[in-house]
Amino acid sequence: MSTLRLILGDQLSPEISSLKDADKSRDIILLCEVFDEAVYVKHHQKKIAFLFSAMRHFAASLSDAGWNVDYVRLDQDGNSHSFSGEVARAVERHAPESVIATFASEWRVLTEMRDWENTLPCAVELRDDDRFYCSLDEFATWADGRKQLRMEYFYRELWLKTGILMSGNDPIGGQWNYDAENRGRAPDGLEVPKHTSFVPDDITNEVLNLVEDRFGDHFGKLRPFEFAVTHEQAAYVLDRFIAERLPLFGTYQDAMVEGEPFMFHAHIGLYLNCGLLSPQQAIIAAENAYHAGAAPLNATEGFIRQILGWREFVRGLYWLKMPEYAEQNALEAHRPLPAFFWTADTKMNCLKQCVSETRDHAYAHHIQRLMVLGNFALLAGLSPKEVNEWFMIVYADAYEWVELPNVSGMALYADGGVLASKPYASGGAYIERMSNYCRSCHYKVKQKNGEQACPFNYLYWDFLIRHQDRLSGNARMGMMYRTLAKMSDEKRAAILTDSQRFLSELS
Ligand code: DLZ
Ligand code: SF4
Repeated sequence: MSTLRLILGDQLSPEISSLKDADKSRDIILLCEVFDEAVYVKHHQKKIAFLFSAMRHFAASLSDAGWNVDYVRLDQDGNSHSFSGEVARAVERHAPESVIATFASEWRVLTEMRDWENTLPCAVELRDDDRFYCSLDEFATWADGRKQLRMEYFYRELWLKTGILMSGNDPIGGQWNYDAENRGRAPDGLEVPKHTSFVPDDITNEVLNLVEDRFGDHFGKLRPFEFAVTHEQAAYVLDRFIAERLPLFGTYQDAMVEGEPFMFHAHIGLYLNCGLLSPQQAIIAAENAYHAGAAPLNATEGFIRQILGWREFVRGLYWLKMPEYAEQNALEAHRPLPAFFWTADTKMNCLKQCVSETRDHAYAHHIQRLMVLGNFALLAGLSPKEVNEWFMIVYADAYEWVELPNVSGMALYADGGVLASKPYASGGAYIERMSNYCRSCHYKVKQKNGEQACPFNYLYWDFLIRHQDRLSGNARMGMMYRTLAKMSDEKRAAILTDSQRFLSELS
């Protein structure tokens, strides 16, 4: 008897646990395109096209390798458009002895999967997703009994366990991080390597037409579509990154330049998160470049820590805290998302640039997400539900396990400090220091109050005043609250007036 092996859209790894011990002569591999997944939030058009094309290419490579693949297309007759429906239909078609699947990466889907044991007429086996360095049990053990969960301590244990960038029990170079070297502002005229792009093949063109036809009303620009859609192409993107961008990745990792969406970033999150690249591939490539003298330590360490650190940490935290984590709103923020998050129609140039690039590429880099878009959402008190939904929709790399902790925990402080030791709030000075956005902005970044002042400046103080009860006791906020305490009544009044005017116009 056969086994039906399910592969979800973010499980496109040949080494996925659901395929271990599979038998080419008997087993069937199921992949399905379903409306449920494309519209439970209305994903960016490029994100849907990317995943459908990557799924179709992966299915074709499995068939070429001799596997029996059952691929359900979106427009196939009888498609029930849900995972549960498609697994049930496939069980009817093939009458397998059992269904084997790897744990879904999102709570929503895992909950659905857990039901299959009761609803399907055959055995169901769910396996751990072992594409991470830290298992969920290991993370839970690490977190147990700790008052605060901090990435700084977590990743050291991972590095000790793997020996990556380590010399015995110490990090190579003697320091655990080189962040102080990684805050460079991009000088005018800095040359950024050309972004690696691919011309769509027949499979991708067919998917692009499908997405245009069925999801043309979703946010985002579908064409030009230049993403990698196969393992080979994704490996090529990684190679180009290591050769061309990694050396300056660290120095400019926080810098933002108008018209340069990718800067020195790898732009591989979307490939890592769906399985076209493995974390090991990326880490080993960077470590080898360092040992070959082709990349400095500050860049290599910063890059590897994003993967063998932050990525593992947020995944562990997500599974530790769900489902309650999705409901958190510690700062009681309820303002609806302003329309410009969709249209980019705002006089605030930093936001205009970040939303436009997001619309065009389904991508923005971490500081654009955290310190421009996220910072604005935090200061303006936007509803975490709406902000999370926006981030889930617009970024091609977004799955709830990685999006939710980054947005609710890191950007919005909606978890009340589980993930971050203080809110990442800042005024316009930070954006001015790290970008060239302010030069062509309607607002004046140096001006603190009045119609022409940069809204980040007064919203920052308004935020601190609004949340004084909750935040003034936080040691890391002490200096800001001491400054606030010395502020004149006139200045405070001006901050409140400006903020009220701005926020009322926003809604
Ligand atoms: C994001 C996405 C989209 C748009 N479409 C599909 C799909 O049609 N079929 C599929 O298997 N996966 C899709 N995905 C990715 C899933 O949402 C993702 O694998 C799960 O949410 C993980 O729990
Ligand atoms: Fe953004 Fe303020 Fe700079 Fe304008 S002045 S780009 S709103 S930080």
